[in-house]
Amino acid sequence: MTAGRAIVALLVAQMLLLTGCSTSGPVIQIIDPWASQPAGAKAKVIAGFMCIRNDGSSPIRVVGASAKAVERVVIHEIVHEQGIVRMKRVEGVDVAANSTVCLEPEQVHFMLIGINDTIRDGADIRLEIVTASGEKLQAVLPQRALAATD
Ligand SMILES: [Cu+2]
Repeated sequence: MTAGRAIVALLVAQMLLLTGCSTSGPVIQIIDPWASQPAGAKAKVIAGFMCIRNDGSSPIRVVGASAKAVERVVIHEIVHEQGIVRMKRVEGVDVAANSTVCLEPEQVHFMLIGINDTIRDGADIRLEIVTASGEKLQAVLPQRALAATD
């Protein structure tokens, strides 16, 4: 009897814990991650793209990423200056509460620098994305050809 009550109490406590932290699934979701294919056998960089959805009630800031198959990852934006298009490093990507920000070609993107042969052979890239609060998000990026721009 006593043991039975203890088990019931434990189950209730576990249920409260579960509902307490999973009311609406994961708060931050990485949607449709992918990477550009290396441009030739000597390419050293590729770009990573995805949408970052924040279902939480506070803003988040993505500040970086890493992957075993690359030396380092930085965040770039595309700037147009006096008719010249170039990439410029940015320190982070802000995702407001209840919103989605997409990293996509010709926009903000992850630059994966110093790619290894597994990537040149076409392997998916396992990326660990880090937020300003130290949260780590895992994403698997298959390689896709960049759409031709006209
Ligand atoms: Cu770039």
